[in-house]
Amino acid sequence: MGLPNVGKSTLFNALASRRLAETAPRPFTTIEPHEAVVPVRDSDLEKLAELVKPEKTIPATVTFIDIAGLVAGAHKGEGLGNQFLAKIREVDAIVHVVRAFYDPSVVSQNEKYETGSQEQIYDDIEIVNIELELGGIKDKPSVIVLNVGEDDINSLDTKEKIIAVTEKFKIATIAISAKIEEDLIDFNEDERRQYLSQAGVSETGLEKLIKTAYSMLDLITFYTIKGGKEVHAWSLKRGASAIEAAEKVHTDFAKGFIKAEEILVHRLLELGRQVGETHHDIWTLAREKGLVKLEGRDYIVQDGDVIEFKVGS
Ligand SMILES: Nc1nc2c(ncn2[C@@H]2O[C@H](COP(=O)(O)OP(=O)(O)O)[C@@H](O)[C@H]2O)c(=O)[nH]1
Ligand SMILES: [Mg+2]
Repeated sequence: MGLPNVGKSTLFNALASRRLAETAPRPFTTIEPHEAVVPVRDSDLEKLAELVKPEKTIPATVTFIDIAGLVAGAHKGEGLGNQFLAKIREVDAIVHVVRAFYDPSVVSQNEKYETGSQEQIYDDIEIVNIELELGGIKDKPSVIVLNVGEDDINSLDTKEKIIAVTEKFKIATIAISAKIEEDLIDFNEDERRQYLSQAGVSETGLEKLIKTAYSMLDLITFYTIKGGKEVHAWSLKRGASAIEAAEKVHTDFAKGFIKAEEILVHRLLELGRQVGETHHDIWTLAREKGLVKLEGRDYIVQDGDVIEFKVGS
């Protein structure tokens, strides 16, 4: 969310890797909120899949929603205000997109300050914060995304803005170029890697954003391998128990829960490295070696657990 014409839909499109939402150089092009279920890149999941060689690999996901721009007075119903605030109440976390790029061809909502200046950025954030507060939305995990110009993604100016905004608003802040992310959609894996090394960054802005969203929600990841057929990463609230994890995988699993067999993904990968190509069933091997632990329903799931649920009917 954020003010109109800051690049929300452009960023959202990049996230969705398809042009679901309309973008246009006019405010209020987004009437209906759009949802995108976005896979979370996970190198442990990739390694686990290489080891287990399942028919199918399914990553954890974060669902992003593109919401129409907010204007001052939204809490009184200005613009699409009420609809906007109602939608925000439902989400687990807020990605607040702020305009930090200069482009005279894109109408700015802020007439008081020069577009892309520190003052404009502060002012925009404050306008939105006031509306959220008056709309009764408090204490939601949030991240501020400064949508900076293409040439500014690694600049000193951007680094300083990130620090200033983080300190002023006490909210995690990252910089992204929505335009670059939009261009990256059409890149294949090789081109993407080449871009990253040229730009001198280890991950795209989107990856950074997805990861930030994930950690903001205080989620951990556990894995199931379904007898070697399907390697699946799941997100879970930190501190959740085995029975809650079972419920995520299948409601019937929670009902018929007997026990959970569990091993950390790193231990399983390590075992895989030790035995090389000679094993057929890594799970059975890990179990035979006594590396798989038996846990009850109240076991607190650890980040990186690979779990096999034992259920009765
Ligand atoms: N130059 C430039 N234009 C952008 C950038 N991000 C978005 N725009 C343009 O700004 C306009 C509004 O973008 P949009 O994503 O629809 O904004 P929204 O109202 O926040 O959803 C579109 O014409 C975009 O192409 C950017 O990083 N740089
Ligand atoms: Mg939009």
